[in-house]
Amino acid sequence: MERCRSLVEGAHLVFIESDQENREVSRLAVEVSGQKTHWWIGLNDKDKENSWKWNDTPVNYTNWKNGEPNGNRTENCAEFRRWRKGNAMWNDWRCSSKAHFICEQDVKSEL
Ligand SMILES: [Ca+2]
Ligand SMILES: [Ca+2]
Repeated sequence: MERCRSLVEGAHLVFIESDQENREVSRLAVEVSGQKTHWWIGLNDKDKENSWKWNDTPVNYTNWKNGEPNGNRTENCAEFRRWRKGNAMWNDWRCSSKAHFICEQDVKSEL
């Protein structure tokens, strides 16, 4: 989270809130940094085990890989990874692991 903010004011690790967004982010991530890579997304259950949140926003859409999340208290951050061809899926992982960051910046609209 802090990492994104230090790069761009107002940016945060990406929130993925629909299948369409998952596909789009997956496509972009692979295009930029290749297939066999881990990417952090803005999802974690640090505060309460198995209570996954995008910062403070409760999760509606999820795209966990089969069997995930499985890390209990040892894995509290969500990574985005492409196991084989197809769109990337999610895995809970140790927050101290090394991975790329996918940042997102909200665009302000003036109504
Ligand atoms: Ca956990
Ligand atoms: Ca896991």
